[in-house]
Amino acid sequence: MTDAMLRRIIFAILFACIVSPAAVAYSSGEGLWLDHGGEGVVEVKFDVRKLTPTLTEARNAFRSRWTGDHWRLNVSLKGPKSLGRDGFEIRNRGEEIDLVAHHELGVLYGVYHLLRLGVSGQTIPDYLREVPAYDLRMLNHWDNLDGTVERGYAGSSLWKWEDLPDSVSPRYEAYARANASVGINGTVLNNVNASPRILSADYLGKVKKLADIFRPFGLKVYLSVNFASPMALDSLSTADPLDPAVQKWWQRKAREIYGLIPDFGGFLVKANSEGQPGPMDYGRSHAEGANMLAKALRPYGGIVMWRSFVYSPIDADRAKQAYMEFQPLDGKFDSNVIIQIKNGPIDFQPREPYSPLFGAMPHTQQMVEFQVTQEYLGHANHLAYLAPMWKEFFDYVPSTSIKAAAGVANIGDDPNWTGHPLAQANWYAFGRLAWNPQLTSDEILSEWIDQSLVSPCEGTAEVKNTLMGMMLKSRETVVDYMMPLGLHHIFAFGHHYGPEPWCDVPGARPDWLPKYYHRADSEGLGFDRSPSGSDAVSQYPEPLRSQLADIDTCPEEFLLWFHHVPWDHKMKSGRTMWDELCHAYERGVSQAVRQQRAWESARLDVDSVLFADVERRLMTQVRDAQWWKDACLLYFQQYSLKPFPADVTLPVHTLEELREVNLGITNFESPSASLLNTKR
Ligand code: GCV
Repeated sequence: MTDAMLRRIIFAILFACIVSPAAVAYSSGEGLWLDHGGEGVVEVKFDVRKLTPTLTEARNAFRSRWTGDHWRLNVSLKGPKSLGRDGFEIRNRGEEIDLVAHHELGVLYGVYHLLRLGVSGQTIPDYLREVPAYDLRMLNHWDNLDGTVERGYAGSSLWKWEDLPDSVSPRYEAYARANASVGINGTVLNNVNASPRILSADYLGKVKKLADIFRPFGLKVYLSVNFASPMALDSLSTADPLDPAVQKWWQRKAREIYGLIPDFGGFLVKANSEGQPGPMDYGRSHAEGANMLAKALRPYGGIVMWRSFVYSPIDADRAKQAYMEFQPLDGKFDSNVIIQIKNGPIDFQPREPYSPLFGAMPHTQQMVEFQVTQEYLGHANHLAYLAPMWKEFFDYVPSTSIKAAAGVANIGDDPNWTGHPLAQANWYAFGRLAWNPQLTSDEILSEWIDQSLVSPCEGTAEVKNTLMGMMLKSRETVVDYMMPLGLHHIFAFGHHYGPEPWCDVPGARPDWLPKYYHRADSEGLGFDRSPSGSDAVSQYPEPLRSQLADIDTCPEEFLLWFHHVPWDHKMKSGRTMWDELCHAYERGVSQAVRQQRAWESARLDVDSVLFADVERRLMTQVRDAQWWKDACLLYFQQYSLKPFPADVTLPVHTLEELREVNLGITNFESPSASLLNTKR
């Protein structure tokens, strides 16, 4: 018997044990999707003289986690240039696997790809090749320097600024590893509502420490910057981008940053939006502002991601404003500027059509910004698996037409990282889709469940299928009980958690108030963006423009986004719009209840702490879904003056009761636990 045969037999015995039921017990979420270990008998052979930190990480990850039935991995860096920095090739040679890359990062990504296949028991194909769709796959943290996280629902910021750089949390490395394992290679550490202090020498020292920890994992650090930083930090009298003293200030700052962090990624900028300073304060354009920063970063290879999330006063329809302010600037941005555009034209609603700015600036680089944190999808209390939402974006916007993808992180210092344990799937899915937008929501979810929730052993297939069904439908469920048929932004003011379609806040911007969006009256419901209304449809290319413009051809999921629809309008189902609306809310509540049953079926297969945590959150979700349904239907009924259809259950609350409280943010860690209703 040869050595190889002997190894194989030993391995087969070990492997049989590993895949036996309950052999892999996942934790309650601390370990994310990397909670599984292998048997450690595999060899990793490199064709290099010296192992770099990245290659060492790749070797250790493979050795400690490989669960497949090959006993050796041969790693080569002699792969073709066409693999780029991140790509890799894998060849299955029976007992051994060859992993070939052109760069060490390709090796790291290749190892994590193999580990994914191994854990879910998938066959390693004879040959596979992976090159990511985008060079930049970024997380955006909206973390403030005081440790709070804007729209964060998973505890405080992961970054312990007070302790850095002297004391370093082990979670920094775990965070970088998790990102590398799904291909995320950039992180913007701080909120786009940026404190100028992040660019002070003190903070840059802390940022350097994080960058050093992240480097072996291929995770580059970027910062959000405040456009008025030269004034705030060094008392310049202006931040005018055409002022030579301002330009010099940024050039000096760039030199200082790159002196500390040679591979620093660049800046993210929110300018002239929601009170943030910007070039328009000096009569300059976005392009003039962005290019000034881009010139300071260019000598070092840095980039500027300039956000298009603006509220231009040039049109009364908020959905048109970003396009109107940015489209005329096409071709005016430097080559190291990318315009970062939210997926939809308004603001991360449960369902939005894509932003028409995509594709409308052919001479400008563009990237998409998704929101992983659930600002508008029930925070960390509601289950909403978001891959289907992001896939919807790619159904309209060809993935090849953009340069990069960013996701607003849902990560905090909670032990399970994301608050809702199942929201880890959204961090995972964002990374996987930014690597390959062609992957399906099912494929990604299947991988995630195998690696973090239910170990793929004999007997767990049925429960996995139930959980898949529950999670795949979950985003549509939220849409149904919050804002079906294209309704949008009818959230309670400020915290964006519960419903408040009646909301009036004296002095508030009209376009922050629900009535601006739903426009309910005795005639009907919805925002007329057809040519007879705001004509926002004209920003979309043909033939989509005509399709959206016509009430009879507009997809029903966007009907109330683009049209003010009569209550009696006949829907495809044959029902009136009012009846259809009632049915959608009803469906949302029923599905939220069904989620509880589906979860119950997993009681014995998932970690008990995690089980109880999700169970409580699903209970809150049902309560909230009912609240949403009652609030919206009772409120709109005042305008429709129509009865509820016979097969829709009647509201359990009264409108007075619902108006009396503002369904607020539920904090699971607080003793008052399940519901906190705050009086206005
Ligand atoms: C970071 C929305 C959110 C804000 C956020 C803003 C943005 O308005 O409610 O919290 O600010 O978007 O994306 O800049």
